[in-house]
Amino acid sequence: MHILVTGGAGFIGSTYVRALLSGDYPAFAGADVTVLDKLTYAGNPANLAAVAGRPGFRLVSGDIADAPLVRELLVPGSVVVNFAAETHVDRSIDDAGSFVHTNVTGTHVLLETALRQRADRFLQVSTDEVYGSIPTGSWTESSPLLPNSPYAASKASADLLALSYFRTHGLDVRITRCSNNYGPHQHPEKLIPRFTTRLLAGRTVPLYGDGRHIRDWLHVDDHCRGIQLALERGEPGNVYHIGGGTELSNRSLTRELLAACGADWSAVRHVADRLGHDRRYSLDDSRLRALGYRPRTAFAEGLRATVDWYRSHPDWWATRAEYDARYANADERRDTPCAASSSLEVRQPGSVH
Ligand code: NAD
Ligand code: TDX
Repeated sequence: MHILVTGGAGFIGSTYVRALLSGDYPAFAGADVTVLDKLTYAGNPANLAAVAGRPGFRLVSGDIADAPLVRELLVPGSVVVNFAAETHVDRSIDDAGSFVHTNVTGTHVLLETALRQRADRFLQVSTDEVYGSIPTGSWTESSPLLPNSPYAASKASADLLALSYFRTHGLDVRITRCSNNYGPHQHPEKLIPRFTTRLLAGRTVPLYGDGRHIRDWLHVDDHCRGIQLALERGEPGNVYHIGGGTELSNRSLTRELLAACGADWSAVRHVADRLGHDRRYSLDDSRLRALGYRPRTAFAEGLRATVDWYRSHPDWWATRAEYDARYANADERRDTPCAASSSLEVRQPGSVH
């Protein structure tokens, strides 16, 4: 068995690869695993250091939109798990070009190659943001796609392309749509690591708008278990929701983070709201629960362990926090252009590590 994991050096993809190569998913035991990752500012080979020497594992630096490279790596019969994406909503508001390139064109290249190479299965990792915002109740998998941000629109586009390859060509495509992930190894541009790393450094945290926006928090380990379940027991052409079961306003979450980091509300700065800011996301995940999915990580425990991880890994986030200084001081957000790249070296497509 060969598994091509795209975006496997990022937050969720690397968590999936570490679990896979640590034997957490017995159905895939002994599989060869290729990670294809462009190593953008969000990709970090250190996330895969724990499994770098495992037999059958390799990390290839390159772009999912590079068709010849994808054809070389996606050997006939592969299972494809596509995590690769531009993922930060604020960045997509500043410049959506890379989101269209990776999330739409890149996914198309993967799908087309998967079809030609007769891939065994293709799992597209998607998001609750494709549905827009919901004031009460929860979305089912057949709710209409009404994305608001350019990021969400690019993910919705990818989902529609993926489903079209199932409906038109019969490619075995499955889609998972999850809620907000948290856990170790998440880039400090996202709320929980951003607030945690800033508070640990004695800095203030920028709360967008009135802070009453609601997100459902899902531990990354539970998300990866849900993806694996959809791969093993899901049906071709189906969409599966993966929820965390912990809905919190950003204000409430901020209070938890202040307490975990030994700070108080005086560290909170109320800053301009995100443009088009979705008020609430909520997924009905009963379809995957019927296959046996249950989130296992209690939020209080998961959050405590996550804060501890950031506390004990300053080297991991210090370099990533350069991003924060350059780009995302939220009260200056409106005046500060988005940094398109980071200080991380991006190796030439096709170099194998
Ligand atoms: P991330 O930003 O941490 O990682 C993305 C990875 O993709 C990085 O390693 C990056 O280098 C790589 N990448 C970007 N462009 C690429 C390209 N053109 N070719 C190859 N690799 C490329 O993101 P994440 O949080 O790990 O998200 C993974 C997936 O899960 C994404 O598809 C995202 O839309 C989805 N998702 C994330 C969340 C969340 O809360 N983080 C929630 C719902 C869905
Ligand atoms: O500094 C901040 N201050 C703030 O108030 C940041 C970074 C965020 N926020 C708010 C905006 C959101 O309401 O916190 C909430 C969470 O923001 P993000 O961490 O940027 O996540 P979100 O926009 O909800 O999107 C995330 O979940 C769905 C991921 O980034 C997406 O990739 C995923 O698809």
